[in-house]
Amino acid sequence: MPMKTVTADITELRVDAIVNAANPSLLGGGGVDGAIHRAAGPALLAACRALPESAPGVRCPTGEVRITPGFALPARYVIHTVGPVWHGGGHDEALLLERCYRHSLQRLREHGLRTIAFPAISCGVYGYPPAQAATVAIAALRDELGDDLGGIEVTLCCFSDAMREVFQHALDHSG
Ligand code: AR6
Repeated sequence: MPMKTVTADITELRVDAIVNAANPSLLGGGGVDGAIHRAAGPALLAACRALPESAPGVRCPTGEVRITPGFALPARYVIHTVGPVWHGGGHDEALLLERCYRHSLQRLREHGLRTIAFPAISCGVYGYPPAQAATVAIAALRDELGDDLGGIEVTLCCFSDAMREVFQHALDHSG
């Protein structure tokens, strides 16, 4: 099984890439985004600021990804993605969340990397119901991994045991 859940601080994981649940500016924020910027150091903010804007204040539209080095993190790279804000489920939230997971794995492969850790994208400030987010996340990852022979290992990094139980339950009841 190339997927597992853990309860951990994602900034402490020694993997090829950690995923950041960012906002479109990529200039930092609260939650996991704030923790990643604090742990990576100011070079991460400078690298994000250097990424081109596709619209004023937008360096990464919802559902897309951008990659930077990890700087002072144990992880080699940070894949920044922007999850959807939950507006009740009728505003393409599931489709956009699915894209975050798929595009992150695609970017991992493009860079020849193998190990990746995801936080519970959109499950904090952005208000996505965790059980629904977990189902979307795992279906997207399973489908994108397919019969992966590249040895990709996915860690679903939850910040509480309660969140981990939600993701583990979804993992146990998928596929
Ligand atoms: N390690 C792992 N998970 C964490 C950590 C950590 N160090 N810290 C928090 N979490 P959130 P979102 C969990 O709000 O909902 C930011 O301000 C947290 O408990 O970080 O996608 C951005 O700039 C929750 O389960 O991300 C955006 O503006 C999960 O990470 C906005 O928040 C995601 O919570 C993005 O909101």
